[in-house]
Amino acid sequence: MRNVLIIAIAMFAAAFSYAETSLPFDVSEIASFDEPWSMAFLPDGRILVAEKKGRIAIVGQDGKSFRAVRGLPNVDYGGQGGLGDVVLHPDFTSNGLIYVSYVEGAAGATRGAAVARGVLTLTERGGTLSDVEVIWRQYPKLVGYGHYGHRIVFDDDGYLWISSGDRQKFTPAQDMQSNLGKIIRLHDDGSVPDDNPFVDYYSVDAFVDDDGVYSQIWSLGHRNPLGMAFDLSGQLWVAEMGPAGGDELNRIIRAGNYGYPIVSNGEHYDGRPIPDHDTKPEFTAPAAWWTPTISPGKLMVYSASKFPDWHGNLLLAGLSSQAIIRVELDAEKATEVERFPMGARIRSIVQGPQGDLWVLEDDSRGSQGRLLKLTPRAGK
Ligand SMILES: [Ca+2]
Repeated sequence: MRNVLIIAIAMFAAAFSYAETSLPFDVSEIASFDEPWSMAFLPDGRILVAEKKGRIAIVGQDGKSFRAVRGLPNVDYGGQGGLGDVVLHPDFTSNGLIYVSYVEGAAGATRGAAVARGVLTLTERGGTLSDVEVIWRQYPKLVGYGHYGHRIVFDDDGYLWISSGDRQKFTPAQDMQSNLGKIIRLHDDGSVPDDNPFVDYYSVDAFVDDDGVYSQIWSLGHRNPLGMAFDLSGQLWVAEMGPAGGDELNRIIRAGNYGYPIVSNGEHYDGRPIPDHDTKPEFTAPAAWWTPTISPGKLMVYSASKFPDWHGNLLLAGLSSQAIIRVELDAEKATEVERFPMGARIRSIVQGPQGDLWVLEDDSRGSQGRLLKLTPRAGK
């Protein structure tokens, strides 16, 4: 039975051909990676590709000349965790700083996501990260291997945004003594901006360091936010995995509470219901949601002209949906308008320097961890 299943999967995989689809883009296979999670373009046009087991590769757009970045922090690899995001500082050209998110182990088999930054020096042989400092940590550290979130984004004003998942523990998302299940806003050195919404928050239970983690928090009630991007008007959007059903695209407002785990348009995996968003209007409802789930990973905003009809749209990397999902924005509304089947779990999608799209497959459950380049198909 198992062999039959494997053969069936292999046949399905072999049957998928980009050329035979009606996709509006051509797909070029550039390279393959071992559990790739994220990527970032360097000013010289090469690409940093972060692999979950703890490696960052530097690869040319032709897929050749693999080099490695040395000096990365040790990552606690397992389950959904390991090395996560890699992002360049907005002033990378002058300061050389890159930021990485990853899982950090701690005492008693606990763990949590952290964000570190360091100076990347590029050499003929690759790159070296130096002056590495951890600037943010999930609190508290917990047992388990899931829902780290840990997407990193800079906004146009240079603030650093981090998505922090609920670690599959539900209640931390509503707990102001924890920075789990939250969207975090910081200065680029990890310090807290004076105008964050909860800097003056006070609780008799406050005990974390001096000021508490609540001062880091911009919004709360999130589950596993893997996608985060600013649209062309500067509005922040976050895509997050729902439980059984109810994947969400959220328009992020200052001090917003997005309701998890009190409300969700999905239900618990064990079948217990979770009240839907419309039962508790005090929580901010998603701008768009999906049942059945799409499993949103990376979220990006398309700002180039190579795909002119997509200018200003959101593009979502779909894991279980094995698709790229195009979402149009209209003020506070977000609407899925198109879904491109990719025949593989899609982990990441970014815009390249020439306005093409670069995609990473997830390296699991039949997907191969390939780096793909999408260019407009002639005649489309
Ligand atoms: Ca529900």
